[in-house]
Amino acid sequence: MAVARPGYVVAKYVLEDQAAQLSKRAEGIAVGLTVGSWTDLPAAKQESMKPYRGVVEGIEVIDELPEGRVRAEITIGYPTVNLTPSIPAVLTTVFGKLSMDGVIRLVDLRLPAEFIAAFPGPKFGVAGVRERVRVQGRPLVMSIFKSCIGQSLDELAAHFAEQAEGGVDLIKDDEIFFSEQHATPEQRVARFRDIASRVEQQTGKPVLYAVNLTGRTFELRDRAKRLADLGAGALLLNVVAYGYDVLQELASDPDIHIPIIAHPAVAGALYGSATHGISSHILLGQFLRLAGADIAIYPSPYGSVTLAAKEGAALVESLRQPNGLKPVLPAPSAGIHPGLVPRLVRDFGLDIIVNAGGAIHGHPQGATAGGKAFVDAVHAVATGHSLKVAAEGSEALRLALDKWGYSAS
Ligand code: 1AE
Repeated sequence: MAVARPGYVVAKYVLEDQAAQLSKRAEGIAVGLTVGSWTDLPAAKQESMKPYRGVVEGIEVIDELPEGRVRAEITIGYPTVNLTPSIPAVLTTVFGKLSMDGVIRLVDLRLPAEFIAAFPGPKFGVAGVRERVRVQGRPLVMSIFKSCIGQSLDELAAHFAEQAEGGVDLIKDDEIFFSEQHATPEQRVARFRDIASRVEQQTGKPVLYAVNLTGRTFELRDRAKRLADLGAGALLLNVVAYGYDVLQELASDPDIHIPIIAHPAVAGALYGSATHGISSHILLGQFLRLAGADIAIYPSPYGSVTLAAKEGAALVESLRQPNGLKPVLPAPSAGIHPGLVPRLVRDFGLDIIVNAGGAIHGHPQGATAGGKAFVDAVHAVATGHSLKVAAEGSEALRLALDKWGYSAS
């Protein structure tokens, strides 16, 4: 995560305005989002307000547009003394009402080390999650429950068993699973815990169930503790829909003793435009890490819901770069199939989670073979073997490659 000079959160924006207005616009942002008015203040008051005043750190024209307009990068420093270490405070200060001020996008954010240190960060991080699943030296494999809604607890349990028997490391609820009509999260955790234990006895390896943490916001903390105590392996949280501060509350609670997986649902509404909103590496990288996600799901550059390769790389960089907080495990997702594993490892390394739903459940031999195909693929890639060679010894992998194809690296 980019680190700023002490005492200032530094935000960079790309905006469009009249060339002649740029300096005034930048000053207006620096002052408007901190001390409010400035020129109207008497000199003595200006002096006493100085520690709270935003500062313009840079103005750079990047494009000339018609009619005297330009596209420019403007960089503003906001004193951390104005803030508390929480995402709502940072977001509202650096891009609160400013987000509604015409063509403007928040593209970079730097926080000083002492401010970063005041956030909880991930409780488990990469090493802690690896310890829990007892897997080193290869990507983890996470299976996504598909068809949860409208299923009885018995049907869900059968789906869970089918996925677990494929040897995957984690099984997560679909993020849209809110309904408690047939089974509450507590009932699911209790039931799946027993299946996970049986599978662990057979395979010698744990499989974690990541339950979707749902319900009214003020009930989530108690529910998270209850689910963790009942034996949930991890919590899945729709962080953008619930709010980053909910994640931070959960991550900083010592009684919630299981990892938290952040789902990116709704984030596209904030990062999707080229001219408005907030860059994805801030939303799904920096903020998730500060607030304490252990695993960050995000759209991979080559699946069905994509994020540009450069943005994906910046996102992963912000989950990992040394900043005093534990690193977060990236889970590049959406349309992932076993044939993409070599590319995932080439682009993001071994410390990732290969996360898939459609390519597990859509395997010609069913979800158990679907999981096995992924596990065989990650083993092959981690030990330097090609998928083609690995498929000679794995029918599950061969059938998956026949169906979805593969990339050599
Ligand atoms: C980026 C989110 C991906 C996701 O939530 C999801 O369910 C993916 O499923 P598949 O693997 O594309 O079927």
